[in-house]
Amino acid sequence: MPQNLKEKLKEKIQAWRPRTTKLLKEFGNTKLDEVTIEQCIGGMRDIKCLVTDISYLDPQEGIRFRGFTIPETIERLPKVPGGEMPYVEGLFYLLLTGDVPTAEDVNVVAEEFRKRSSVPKYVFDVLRAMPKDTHPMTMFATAVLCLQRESVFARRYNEGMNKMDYWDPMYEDALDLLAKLPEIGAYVYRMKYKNDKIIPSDPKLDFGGNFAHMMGIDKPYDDVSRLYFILHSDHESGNVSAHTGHLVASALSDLYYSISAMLDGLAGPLHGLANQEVLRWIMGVMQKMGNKTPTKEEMRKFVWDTLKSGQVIPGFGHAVLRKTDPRYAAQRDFCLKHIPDDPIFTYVSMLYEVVPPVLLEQGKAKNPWPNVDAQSGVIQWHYGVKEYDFYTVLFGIGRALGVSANLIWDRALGYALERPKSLTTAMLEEVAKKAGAKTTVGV
Ligand code: CMX
Repeated sequence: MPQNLKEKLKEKIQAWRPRTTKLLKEFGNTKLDEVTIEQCIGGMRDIKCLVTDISYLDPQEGIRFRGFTIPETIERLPKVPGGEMPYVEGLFYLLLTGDVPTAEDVNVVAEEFRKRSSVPKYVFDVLRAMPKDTHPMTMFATAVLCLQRESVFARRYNEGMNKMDYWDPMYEDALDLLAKLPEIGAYVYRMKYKNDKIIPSDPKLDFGGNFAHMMGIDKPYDDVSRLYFILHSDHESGNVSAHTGHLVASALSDLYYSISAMLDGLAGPLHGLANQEVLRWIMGVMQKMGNKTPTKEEMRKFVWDTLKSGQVIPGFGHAVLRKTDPRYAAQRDFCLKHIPDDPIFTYVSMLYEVVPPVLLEQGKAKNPWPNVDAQSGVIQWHYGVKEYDFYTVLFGIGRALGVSANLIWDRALGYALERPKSLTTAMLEEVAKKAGAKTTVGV
């Protein structure tokens, strides 16, 4: 008989808590880092001030989920029969517990999702009341926020709850919400772009398979969805979406508020919206070329024109990574295997050759290599999802898995209200003056 997921998590939490308590009590004053003026003004790059055990991002190697690289994660998680990709449910089990699930463990998560998956009608009513040209991310985040009235955490907090129990209703909210996201996402898509022809959920299917079914797209789109949700799930805690979710939850806002806010952060063009921007940029190039494939020299010119007009090349660069993103590589492998002759994939492959040398020549970007967003739209486009405004919703469903797992652990380990300290420009100038005086004396 497989263990109940919440019971298993409870054991893990109880075993982990003394480690955090000991670090705080005995080593609380130990220094981890120093902060420079550049870090203070320049977006806090590389300041080590967040804790998560769910994933770790190495600048050279890329992401590891609970210690596993992407290829290792895909290899070890139980696969959906007849498909190449693992169950998304298994990935969530791994993120949450740190253990690789058995097929039975995956079934336990699938059953949890199944019994919580029904979306209340009022959510769809709110979506329908929004103007049709509302961005899909606005609709998606609104639907999540609407569901806040269901929050078990908010209800139990109002009843009076011991701090040590906070993780339990966060767990309930997380499973309740995650179970509904595929249906909400597919509903937004079909309502907006497929003449409002909604396809009902099929509870017999797994998370990714049911999403593909509700999108109305045949195989292998089920595997595409599983791959997509797994790759986008977590990228440690400092990225805008994860950090926003963590920050909002640190005020003891419940999981619905936090995930809705995390989606708002994801909707920025320097973050998750870059996947729509990549396709928009490529379509612009195709239009200018009259659908003729450009030569490398012509593509180089398009890239330079974009840079000279003061815009970024979407899908390239990263705040932490300094090599090609392994999430890009995993999707590229999928394309090479399944859609090698797709015309947009030809463009994306050409960009892989052309953009990095141009960015290096320009000399600004610290990382000239492609990130996850450079490769993801082409797969969606190939399988018929040509409405690229929708792509960030897919990223959002995936990211919610990782952020939810983090939020449960945040509450379990009692992570504090987040509240860094601001300085004024005059204070920075004073620090700079003193540092300058020291340097001058040294000379
Ligand atoms: N095209 C043009 N210029 C770029 C660039 C790109 N792809 N990547 C970085 N630069 C520029 C920056 O804009 C910055 O210019 P300024 O000095 O004029 O401000 C300079 O190079 C240094 O930036 P950096 O330290 O290398 O990168 P940051 O950590 O500041 O920013 C990121 C990281 C992702 C915002 C940036 O690389 C970028 O804008 N990329 C394009 C958008 C994108 O693909 N975002 C998705 C990232 C992945 C994700 O979160 O989903």
